[in-house]
Amino acid sequence: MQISKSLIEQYNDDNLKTHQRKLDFSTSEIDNSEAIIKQLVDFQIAIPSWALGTGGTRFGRFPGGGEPRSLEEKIEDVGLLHALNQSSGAISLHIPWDIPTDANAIRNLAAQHGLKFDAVNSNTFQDQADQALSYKFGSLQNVNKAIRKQAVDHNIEVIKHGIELGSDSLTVWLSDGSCFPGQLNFRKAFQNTLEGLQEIYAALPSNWKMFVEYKCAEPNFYSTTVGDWGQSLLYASKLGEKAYTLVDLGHHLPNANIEQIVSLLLMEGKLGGFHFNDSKYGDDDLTAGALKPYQLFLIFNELVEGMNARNMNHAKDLGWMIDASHNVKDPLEDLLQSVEAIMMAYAQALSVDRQALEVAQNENDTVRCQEISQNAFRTDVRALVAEASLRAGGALNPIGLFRNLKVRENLIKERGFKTIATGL
Ligand code: RM4
Ligand code: MN
Ligand code: MN
Repeated sequence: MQISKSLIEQYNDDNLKTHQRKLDFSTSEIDNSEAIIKQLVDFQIAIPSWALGTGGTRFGRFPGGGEPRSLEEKIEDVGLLHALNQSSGAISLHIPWDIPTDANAIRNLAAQHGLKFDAVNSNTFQDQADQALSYKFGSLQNVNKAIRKQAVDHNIEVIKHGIELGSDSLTVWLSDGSCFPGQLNFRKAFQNTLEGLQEIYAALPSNWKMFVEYKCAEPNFYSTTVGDWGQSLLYASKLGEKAYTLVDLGHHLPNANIEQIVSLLLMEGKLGGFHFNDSKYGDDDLTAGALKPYQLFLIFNELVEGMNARNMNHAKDLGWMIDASHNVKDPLEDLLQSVEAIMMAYAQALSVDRQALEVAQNENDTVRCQEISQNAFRTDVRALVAEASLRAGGALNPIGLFRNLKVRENLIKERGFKTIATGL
């Protein structure tokens, strides 16, 4: 299914009056609205190829129909999202869930939809049918050298796929760790992992980045070999300037102050990118901003402040990716909601009166500090996000149009009801 420009225009025309009213209010409240809208137009968030089908849990999976059956159809789905919001102009591939057998054809198809390839992801947390050795007891940390080599080779293979597609980063998430005390020599596990990462790092093209993603627990429940930002930063620092820490919002122990982590990683020049999602208990992978929109805002607040301090390009210098998927929503609607929540948090952070905040901080005026931050969070920026979409050629309300056009029903007609996408 393709969504034509004229359908989008028609929908926007029908809703323009109401939008204009809301926009007038927002721009009267926010001084730098025009600059914010321009920055929103430039901001793109990559869609994970593994989140286009229903997520499921270890207890079950309830597919909703019309799921993409191939990488081509996944690209088509991301193309639909991008046509609707003009903010999802990239796809992040997980290999071997999505192997681009004909890289040229895949590249062309993506280009037709206006999509780029964001970070490629390796997978050494599952055994594949044709795989010689098992990752049951870890991959890069494994006590068995041959298993470590297999994991290194896989990552190098992923880099090769990425090069063919025009990607310029590799995300390494390892499930390595241990489930029981005494199972693992922590130091040796770290050393083995570091050595493996070094070999992978050596295979990176000069313009590439390597993102070392951490996660506090799951599937290992006693220790994780890249368990927190400290460990990730240790690896990234030892590896070199092309290695960075990747922050996945759902990968922290409860109540961790993620915004502070982000601020310090940025200060050190070691923040590489993000996996956005939301969670209540652990790596719940829920829609970004669904539970803790204020936290998302506070994170963006540090991002904007820290990126400005380092003269960074907001849109290009960090990897912005979603990593969310679950059991109950239409995956495409869910992704549209995540993108919108991220754009809103970014817009709110851009609207913070930084000068006033600095003055209040220097005067230890805690009340004023809170007023300034919460004022930005509480001001409705939805019309600014809608205006950015409109100006870029997207829909004023992407989910509204998705439903109007009966996109899911059309996909079910095209692909059938019993289709299953590879991924989580
Ligand atoms: C992990 C982690 C990785 C993702 C896998 C599927 O928890 O978030 O980024 O690739 O899940
Ligand atoms: Mn992740
Ligand atoms: Mn995760």
